[in-house]
Amino acid sequence: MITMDDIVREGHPALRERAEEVSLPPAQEEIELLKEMLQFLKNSQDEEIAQKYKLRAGVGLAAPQLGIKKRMIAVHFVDFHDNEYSYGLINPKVVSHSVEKTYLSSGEGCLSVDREVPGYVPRPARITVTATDIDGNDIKLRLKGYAAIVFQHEIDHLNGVMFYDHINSKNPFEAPENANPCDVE
Ligand code: K1U
Ligand code: NI
Repeated sequence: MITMDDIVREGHPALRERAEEVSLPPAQEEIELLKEMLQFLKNSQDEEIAQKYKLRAGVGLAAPQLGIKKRMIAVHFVDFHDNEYSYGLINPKVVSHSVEKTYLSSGEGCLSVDREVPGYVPRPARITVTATDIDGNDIKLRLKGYAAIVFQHEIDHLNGVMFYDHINSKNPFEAPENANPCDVE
């Protein structure tokens, strides 16, 4: 099972490199890895298991966070409107995005970052993502608000981008232009 010891932290080169496309159909080993990543997220959100194995709660995980430079992500969360998102995805791609932006008023965290980095992380409020799911189906997801933020955070990891790259360094809490916070809707 994946634990915090498997998650690489800031300074590891895999977090700053572009991950490679996974050739399709995926190898059994890649499918197993995705299942493990999804299980890690479920475990991390289970109070008892998380305490026992000292897991930090997470809503997403990207393969580069395990030092694996492949374009694979897992997400597991319920948004502010009670919609559940639980996916293991291969080669996810943002194929379109809105001009309007959104951000979390509380900022973002990252399992690969063991410190608080304060500030708004503006991101497109609506995105369309294409990917291959864990069962080998091609899927297209239209996402908004919190879901759009989580998927973008994870897809950024595949491109060597960290959440704090998006924070305005001069004024971290300046209201981003053309943006509304997603957690007060
Ligand atoms: O990629 C990661 O490091 C995981 C990270 C993803 C994230 C996406 C969008 C905004 C913030 C963070 C996390 O999951 S940090 C933990 C977290 O956001 C959370 C955990 C439990 C419940 C609710 C949120
Ligand atoms: Ni992260």
